[in-house]
Amino acid sequence: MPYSLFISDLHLCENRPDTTRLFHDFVQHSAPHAEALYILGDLFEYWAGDDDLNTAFHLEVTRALKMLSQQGTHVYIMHGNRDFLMNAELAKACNATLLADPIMLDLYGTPTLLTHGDTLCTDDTDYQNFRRLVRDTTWQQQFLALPLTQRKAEIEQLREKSTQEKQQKSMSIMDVNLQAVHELLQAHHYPKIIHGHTHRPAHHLHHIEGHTCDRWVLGDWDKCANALRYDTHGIAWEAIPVKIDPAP
Ligand code: LP5
Ligand code: MN
Repeated sequence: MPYSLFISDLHLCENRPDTTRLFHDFVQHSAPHAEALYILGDLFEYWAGDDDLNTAFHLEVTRALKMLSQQGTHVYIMHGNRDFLMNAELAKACNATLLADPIMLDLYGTPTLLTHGDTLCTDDTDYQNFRRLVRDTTWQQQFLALPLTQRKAEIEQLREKSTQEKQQKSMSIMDVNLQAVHELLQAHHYPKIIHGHTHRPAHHLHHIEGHTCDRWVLGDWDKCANALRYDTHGIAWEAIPVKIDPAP
């Protein structure tokens, strides 16, 4: 039976070798059985611009996705709050399609809304103000005109600031705002919704004006792989076999 897989928030980077191994294992052994793989944001810890494609680490990631795509699994990539500077060259290197956020799709006969999820965290006003700034096209053009090393240095500073600020924010501020979820579901005529970002994997049911909407939240990949499977029967957590390295 044909099915699609959904993942998000891998935060791949050189200093996360365990997650990187999980990713390559998943792409080589699990994902090829799916007809499509949807990556709903934050594939990378951060993305400084498509001119950073040619590091050994990034080449390994993009080649793995390209090979998956060439074997017949469509690869779709959505921007996250950390890698929204991914652009056409990154997509080409992965032989992937970049998805708008949010996007409504008909999946296995069911209207389904896909989003990274950060726009739903409307109580986090500092983040939403920051987001508005960095999603502005003119701001991005100016930022991308800086030398790559300078961009990376600025991002490192921002990461530190974000980590500090998150320690001061309550868990509820950093979760989705229910009214924002309901408004989004209403605006799209009560679809199912899949998102990531909050790192709180769950299946929620929202009862809105006589409709019941499923909201599936993907988890991060800090400790183990996390994916959803979607087929004509609906959505379910995918069991991903963990490859145990043979004892030395
Ligand atoms: O990612 P996560 O889960 O740790 O935290 C997010 C929010 N933080 C961010 C920042 C990213 O993690 C940093 C990496 C992004 C790289 C982007 C590259 C291009 C931009 C480069 C700009 C130099 O998204 C965090 C949320 C949290 O999710 C939960 O939702 O709370 O938000 C913050 O912590 C943001 C702060 O509240 C506001 C930061 C203000 C920074 C002010 C400096 C302005 C400088 C702007 C650019 C020059
Ligand atoms: Mn995110």
